[in-house]
Amino acid sequence: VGRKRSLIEDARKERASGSSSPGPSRGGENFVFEEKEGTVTLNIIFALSHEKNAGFFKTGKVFETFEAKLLHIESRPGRKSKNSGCDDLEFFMRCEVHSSDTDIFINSLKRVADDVRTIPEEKVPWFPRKIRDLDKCNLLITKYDPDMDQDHPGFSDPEYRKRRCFIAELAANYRHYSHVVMEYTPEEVATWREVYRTLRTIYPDLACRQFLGGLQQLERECGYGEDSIPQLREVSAFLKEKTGFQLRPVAGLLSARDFLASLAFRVFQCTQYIRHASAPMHSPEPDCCHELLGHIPMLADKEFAQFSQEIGLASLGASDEDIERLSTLYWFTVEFGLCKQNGTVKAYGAGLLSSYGELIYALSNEPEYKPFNPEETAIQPYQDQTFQPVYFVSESFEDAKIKMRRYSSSIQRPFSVRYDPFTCSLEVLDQP
Ligand code: HBI
Ligand code: NLE
Ligand code: FE
Repeated sequence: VGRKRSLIEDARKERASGSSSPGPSRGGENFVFEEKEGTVTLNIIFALSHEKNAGFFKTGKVFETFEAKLLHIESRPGRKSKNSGCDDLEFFMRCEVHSSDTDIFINSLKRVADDVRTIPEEKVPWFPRKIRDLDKCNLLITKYDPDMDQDHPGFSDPEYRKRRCFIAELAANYRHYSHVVMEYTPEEVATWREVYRTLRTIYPDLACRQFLGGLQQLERECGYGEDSIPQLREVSAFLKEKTGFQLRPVAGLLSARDFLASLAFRVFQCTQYIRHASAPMHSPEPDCCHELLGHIPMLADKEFAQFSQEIGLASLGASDEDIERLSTLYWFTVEFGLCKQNGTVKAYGAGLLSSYGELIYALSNEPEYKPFNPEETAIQPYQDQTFQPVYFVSESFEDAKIKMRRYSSSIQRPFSVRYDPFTCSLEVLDQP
């Protein structure tokens, strides 16, 4: 327990201290400011034409007069220089002034500089920029933890808890590109076998076409079968060739923000432990059966991989409220989605495809079905204890993707992102 708590605290501390790189940046500096009593922090941009360059020192006088505390300064070629060829400069200054001086300070600057404007404070949460930054996306949620949750089927099983701790350690120590081979015990393999065998018999009737195709390939090319639990290293290499997705091990349930951010890089965070032997047909938390059987076959499909990455890209730097809505959408699509195929309803959600109990239930006539519509789906309350009372049905993947794109583009962010697949990095552009 102690170790897991400290993992959580480490992640929080690292975020809080400036040691990780900041949010959307201009020339590497961040835009997140703290307000202190009696003073305000201003982001000021002004231009000085070539002839007025001496004016820079006049602006310095203004800063001096108002006892403005300079926090940051940078320069770049001004807007006009791009069009007219004249070499004016634009300055970006961040400074602290007495709040009561704000207006007169800005007006004084306007007298000695051109095009003076302030940029509003933006509080943008940190997000990863490079695939390696995912080493910092490790904030764990303690829900369903067998050490802390008395209702967890493994809570009173010290052996199981010890095993989970060991596997959690391995995941916590993972750094980009260093999969370890897990050695599973005969009991763990027996649980896998039972899950695999029972699910395999009902997939042909209940799973969508893309899933069945992916699973067949995994059985042919990646050693999938009931006799052994596939290794993340092999599965990751397989996926990389199919859709560019790769896997990284994770110690348990991640925060929605960190989980979704990884998807932006086509990285899927995978748990490696297995559900408790006493409850093979349903587990409220993810485990290797859920990842390997539920998610992986779907992630081998190009269109679905694209859909998943786009949810991830939409989540970067989003507000907490938008993260909540996006993770609800993720929940009712990637985890528990149904879709129409040849006139019948099939499952494509991983939470269904890894739970014998819920897969049968979801495709019976007991639960309620609603058409997938992001605006409505995003605010549908859900729970993760037991089976869902309602499922959302998409017309097709194509349709879900188009609707999801429209929804994502309605999310307000002061910047836009583009993923560069060659460098596995994000390009972040200030919104004009
Ligand atoms: N963490 N490891 C892990 N696996 C998940 O599937 C997962 C998660 N954290 C959050 C989460 N899923 C859900 O909130 C999604 O809706 C984002
Ligand atoms: N209920 C799923 C299962 O039993 O495999 C796991 C869901 C994880 C979100
Ligand atoms: Fe999942």
